[in-house]
Amino acid sequence: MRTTCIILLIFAFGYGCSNKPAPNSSKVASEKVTKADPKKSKSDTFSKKRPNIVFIFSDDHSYKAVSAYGGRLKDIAPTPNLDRIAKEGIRFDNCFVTNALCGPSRAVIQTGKHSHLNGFMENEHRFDGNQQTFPKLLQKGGYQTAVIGKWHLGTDPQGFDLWNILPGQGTYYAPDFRTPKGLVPGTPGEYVTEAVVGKSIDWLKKGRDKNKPFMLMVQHKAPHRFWLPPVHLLEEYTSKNYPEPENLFDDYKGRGTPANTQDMTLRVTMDLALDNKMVPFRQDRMNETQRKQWNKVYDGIRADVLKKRPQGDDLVRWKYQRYMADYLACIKSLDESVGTMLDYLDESGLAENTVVIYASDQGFFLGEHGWFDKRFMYEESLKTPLLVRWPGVAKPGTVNKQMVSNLDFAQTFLDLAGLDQPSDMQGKSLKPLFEGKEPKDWRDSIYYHYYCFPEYHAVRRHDGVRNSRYKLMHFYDLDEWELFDLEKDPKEMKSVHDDPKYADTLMHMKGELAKLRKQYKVPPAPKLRKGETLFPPWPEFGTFEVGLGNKEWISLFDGKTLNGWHKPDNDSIKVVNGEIHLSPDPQVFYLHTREFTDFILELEAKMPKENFD
Ligand code: SGN
Ligand code: CA
Repeated sequence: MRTTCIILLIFAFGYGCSNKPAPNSSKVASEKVTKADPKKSKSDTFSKKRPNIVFIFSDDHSYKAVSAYGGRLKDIAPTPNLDRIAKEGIRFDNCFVTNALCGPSRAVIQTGKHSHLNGFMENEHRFDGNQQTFPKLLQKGGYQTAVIGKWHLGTDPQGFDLWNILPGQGTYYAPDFRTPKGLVPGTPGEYVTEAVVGKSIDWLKKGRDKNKPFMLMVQHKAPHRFWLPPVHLLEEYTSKNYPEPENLFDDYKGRGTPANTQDMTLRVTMDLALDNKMVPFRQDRMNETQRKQWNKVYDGIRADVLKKRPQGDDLVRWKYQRYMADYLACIKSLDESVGTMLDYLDESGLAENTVVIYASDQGFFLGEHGWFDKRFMYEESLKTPLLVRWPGVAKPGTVNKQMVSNLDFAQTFLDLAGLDQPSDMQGKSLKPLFEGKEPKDWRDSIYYHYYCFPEYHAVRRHDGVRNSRYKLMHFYDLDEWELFDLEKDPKEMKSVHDDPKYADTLMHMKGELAKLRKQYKVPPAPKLRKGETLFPPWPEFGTFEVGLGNKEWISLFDGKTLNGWHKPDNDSIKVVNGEIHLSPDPQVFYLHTREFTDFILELEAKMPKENFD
C-alpha cells in the first residue's frame, strides 16, 4: 500500500490584479465609519462595518454529499442546513483545491500561496508558522481570531487569540483537544463534530472581545476516514439504500498507469475490519450508552454479512452501502452542527453582519471509479463545496460558476476585513464575487500539483491544468499524460490525449500548463522517494487494535476455521474450540478481500496503543 499527495495550483489570467492591495484599506474603512456615526466608539462602529467571518471547514467532504449541489445522494441524504447557506447566499460550483490533501490544503489557506512556496507539500511536513499567514494579518488589523477543531499542520497555530485543536487527525469519540496550555483529555460521551461546534459557540459567547470583529475557523474532523458516526444516526443511516455511481465498476481502460495501479478501491483497499467495522474494536472512548447503541447496530450487520458472505461484485456493492451509511451519517451530523451554528448566529443577532463560509479541505470519491479517498486531480477530489452567506450583500440563491480556489481564501478574508492583500499571495479575493460583481479579468484556468509518492493509496505524482472544458494531467515520473473533454466525458472515463481530433486542444493545454508553472514559480518536483516501504503498519495513523483489554484470546469474525485463509506464520492467531482468536497483545490486522473470492485475514504487526475510538 502506498499513498500519494496531490497538489493543485491555481492560475489566473491577467493575474497581476490578484496582487494589488484591496481598494479599501483599513485606514479608509475606519475613516468612513467614524464619519458615519461619530457618537459610537471607533472600535464599536468599526466592528459593525467590518463583517465577522465564520469559516466552517470540513475534512474530505465531497460536493456530491451536499444536497444543494444535487446529484444522486440529494434525496437519500439531504443536508438542509448547508443548503440553507446556499439558499440564503451563494453556491460556488467550481471551487478547486491546489492539492487534494489535508495538510497542504490548510497550509495554502493559511498563506494564500501554493505548496511549493509555503513549504508544506505533504501531510508529514511541519508547517512553518513563522511565515506570513492571514490570521496574523487579521489580528494586526484589529480582528479577534480563533481556530477550533482539526488543524493537522504539525506545528502550533500562530496568529490566533484562541486555539483549541484536535491532536493530529483527532478522534471521533471523546476527542482530546490541545491548547497552548497542553492536552485536554476527551470527555466520555462527547462526539467530535458536536464538541467542535460547542466550543466554537462558547468562544463566540464568552471568549472573545466583543468590541472587535472576529474571524472564527470551525474545523471539523468529519467525515474523515474511518467515518465513525454519532450513535443517534446509526440506525437511520444503516437502513437506507444508497444509489450507486454509474462508474462504481470502472475498469480503468482509457486511462494510464496511475488509475490502474492506485490503492484506493472499495474492492481491494477498503478494509472490512477498519473501514466497514466488521470486527469489534476497542471502544474505550465511547461511554456505555454509545457502546450499546453502536454494538446493537453493528452486531446485526456483522451477523447478516457473515450469513450472506457476498463475493466479488456483490461484495463491492455491500461495501459501498456500508461506506455510504457511515460517511453520510457523519455528514448528517456535520449538517446538524452547521444548523446549530446558524441558529446561534441568528439568536445572538450576529448573523446580520457575519459572512458564513463553508468549504472542505478537498473533495472525496464516494465510489466513483470504484474508489474512496482523494489525491487525484479527477473532479470528485479536485473540487470542494463552497457555500457563502453574507446577509445584505450576497444575493440569496446565487449560483456562481467562476473558477475559484482555496488559494483565494486568505486574500478574501483580508479583503472582507478591509485590509491590504500582500503582493506575494497568489490567489484572488472572492469578495467581488460575493458582492455579485463579474470581474472581467477573472481567471479561466487553475493549476494543480500532488507530490506524494510512494504513499498511502499509491497515487502517482502529477500536476495539471483545468479550464472550463478541458483537463490536462501530467504524471511526470512516468511521463504519462491524460486529457479529458469534460463536456463530453464529465466522468473522466476516457483520456483523449492520443486522439488526433484533440491535437490542437492538447497543444493549447500544454501551453497553459507551462504558463501556469511559470506564473506560480513552480520548481522542478523534488526527487522521487525511493526504497521506502509504505506497507502497514503506519504508526502515525495506526490501525485498529483488537484486544478489548481482555485477558484471553478474543473471538473474531465468524470463528470457524482458518482453512483457506491467508495467515501469518507465527502464533498470533489460532482456532480455539472452533473460534478464531487473536493473541491478547495489541495486534494490528487487516482484513482484505483478495482475488475477490472471500474474506482474507492478514495479521500485519504489533503496534503500541494508539488513539482510536
Ligand atoms: C489517513 C487515511 C488515508 C488518508 C490520509 C490523509 N488512512 O492516512 O486514507 O488518505 O489519512 O487524509 S487511515 O487508515 O488512517 O484512515 S488527510 O485528509 O488527512 O489528508
Ligand atoms: Ca482531508
